Amino acid sequence: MNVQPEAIREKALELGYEKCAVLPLANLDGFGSEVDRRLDKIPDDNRKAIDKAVLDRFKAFDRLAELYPWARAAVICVMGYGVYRIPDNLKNRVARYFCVDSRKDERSGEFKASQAFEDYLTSLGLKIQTERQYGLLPLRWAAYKAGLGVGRRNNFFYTGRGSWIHLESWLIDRDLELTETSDLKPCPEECQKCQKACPTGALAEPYLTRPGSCLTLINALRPVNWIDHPYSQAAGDWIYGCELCQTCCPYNQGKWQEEKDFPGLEELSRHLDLGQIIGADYSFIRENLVPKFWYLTADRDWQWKVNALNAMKNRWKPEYGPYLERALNDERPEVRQMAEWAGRLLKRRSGL
Ligand code: B12
Ligand code: SF4
Ligand code: SF4
Repeated sequence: MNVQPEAIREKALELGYEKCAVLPLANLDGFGSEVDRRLDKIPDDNRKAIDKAVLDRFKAFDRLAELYPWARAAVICVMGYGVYRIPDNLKNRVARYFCVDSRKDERSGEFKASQAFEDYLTSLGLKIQTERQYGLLPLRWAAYKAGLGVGRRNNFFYTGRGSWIHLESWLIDRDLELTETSDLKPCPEECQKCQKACPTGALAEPYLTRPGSCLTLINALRPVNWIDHPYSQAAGDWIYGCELCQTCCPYNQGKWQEEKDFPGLEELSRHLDLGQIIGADYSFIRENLVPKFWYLTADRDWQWKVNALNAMKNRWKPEYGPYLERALNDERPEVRQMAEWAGRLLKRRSGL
């Protein structure tokens, strides 16, 4: 079948995507050296090993020709998600990207659009491949090369809707091309707001995020015991993800418009005050939180309580006292140990 890239883009826009491009895979060359350049700039400190492990894993994005020898181009789509109401008790605690994460949530309109788009690509007779969780290719690099917007110094990819956009791609087996040219302004020369906003120094310099120091990796993707952790205090109120390097950015101001409800979010939020998390049954966490906030897997169900205790400790209020007491008798040792440590720290702080 003769396939026109314009028809692919038209279908994507019809399904609600903000933008869509088709990029020959050869145009992605150079990502591996971008990663190496970043690794060279990272000093040899005690967090470099984690940075290297994460970046090495994603260097597989540079081996597309070897892993998918049949693939010729990538369809890259941009979906804006800055349209949902975020319940007050989740704001500045759970990153919005995760509140409205559509990557696995079959109830969400975005997931349905993604599935419908995939069906359309298949109906054109194309061989396709995608991976909805972490992607098969460097999505920001691809979107940048396709001219869909700009990469900013906080490392985020922006369109006219700011950085509140999710990127998706499908490898296809045809030599097609349809790109754009972005007319968005670059970051102002003197701006350093994102670097200054990062509480852990993970945004080490413009365009260089150290994954091992980024709160999203620390509080969600990997097990963390906050006891004596160098970023326990810096984690502030965050219990899942972080978005400070995005919210501070002038190009994101006014770009999030709370217009719609994300399926199930408001209802779930009624169980997610810090105290409720500490008192939650583990069956509740496994059945309701693990499927939605899936970086935090069932074998780490205790992490929710440990993160909530850390947030309480960072902004202590007397009404948290009973929850701390309760955590001291929690069935999971990780939670008991964290509660003991937080209690000792708080006592020391108050001079008792
Ligand atoms: C690994 C990963 C992470 C890791 C490491 C992040 C990192 N910065 O390297 C961790 C777990 C920390 C993470 C966290 C988050 N992530 Co993440 N993550 C990824 C993943 C799977 C791979 C990224 C990667 O390869 N990193 C290696 C670096 C070197 O590459 P890069 O980030 O793509 O950066 C390149 C471009 O920015 C490019 N570039 C583009 N334009 C320009 C312009 C100039 C001038 C220059 C010099 C460079 C440049 O240069 C870089 C090198 O090529 C992608 C999905 C994917 N398949 O791409 C999502 C992705 C990057 N993550 C995303 C999101 C939303 C997040 C979180 C915000 C979630 C949250 N709220 O907590 C956090 C934010 C943390 C942060 N500051 O980045 C979105 C970003 C969307 C956007 N608008 O940019 C992506 C694209 C997922 C998606 N499907 O949409 N993430
Ligand atoms: S998400 Fe938070 S911790 Fe990670 S780079 Fe941005 S501001 Fe820093
Ligand atoms: S805060 Fe400033 S430097 Fe950082 S991404 Fe936004 S405009 Fe660019």
